Amino acid sequence: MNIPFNHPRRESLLIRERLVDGFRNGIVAPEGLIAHGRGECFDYILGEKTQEFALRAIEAAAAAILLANHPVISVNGNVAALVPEYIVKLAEETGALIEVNLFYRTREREEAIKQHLLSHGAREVLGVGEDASATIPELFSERRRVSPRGILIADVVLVPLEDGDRTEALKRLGKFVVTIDLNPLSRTARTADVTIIDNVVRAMPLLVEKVRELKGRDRGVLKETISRYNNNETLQEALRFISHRLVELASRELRIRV
Ligand code: PTJ
Repeated sequence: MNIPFNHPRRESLLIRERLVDGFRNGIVAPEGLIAHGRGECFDYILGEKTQEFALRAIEAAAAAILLANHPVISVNGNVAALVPEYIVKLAEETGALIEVNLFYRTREREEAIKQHLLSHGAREVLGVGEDASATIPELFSERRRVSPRGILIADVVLVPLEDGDRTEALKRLGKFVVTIDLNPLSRTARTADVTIIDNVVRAMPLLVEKVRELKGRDRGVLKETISRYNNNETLQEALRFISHRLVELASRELRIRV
């Protein structure tokens, strides 16, 4: 679709187009388009900018991934369509493995996502077909199927745009969970150890940048970064930010005069 360069919502419309293309190419589930709409709504309220509380979470996330013995990046349809190049970059910088893990799992979509990631430079993509031969206990969605070389043995898992049940299951298995979710009230946001409340399209490049910056640091310094971090404060700050922003907007002239 041709979106005029001067369209005030151009960036947002381009992101939508990436998802629609992903849907047409068999990467994104139809439900993924709806999930994106929910995210867009929060992004609008957050001012479509990475806020301070997200930057702090990105720093803690980078430290946790760098300290991990076996980090895994869990990829679903939306994430693969929106930020494939940054998934690959993050894996390269940290040695994290990439695993496809779908809520609406189909063999075709798994394969399409794998091919998409390989075409963006991924060396290996786990969790596809027979490779997803292990199961996460107590989880009934198709997301219970995981790779025995990936999520099953991971100590730190990055799960952007995740389903709440699965985040809980990963926590019960003792994993350190990092998520990216625009909704500070989602169950995933509230269950994860580190919640980056930001759009995945802004958060992933910043996470890659932060990992590069922290890479050479002493392990003690990275551990200190994580122990200083408090996810409950992040969630509270995000909600305070939203409420202040709405109150402030409500005191302004809102009508657009043309
Ligand atoms: O590809 P599949 O089959 O694994 O399915 C993927 C979806 C996203 C459809 C599935 O995981 C799902 O239904 O997710 P939920 O439960 O709707 O949760 C998605 C969360 O991500 C919601 O809290 C949204 O607000 C949030 N979200 C949506 N788009 C973005 C986002 N967060 C960050 N960046 C986005 N672009």
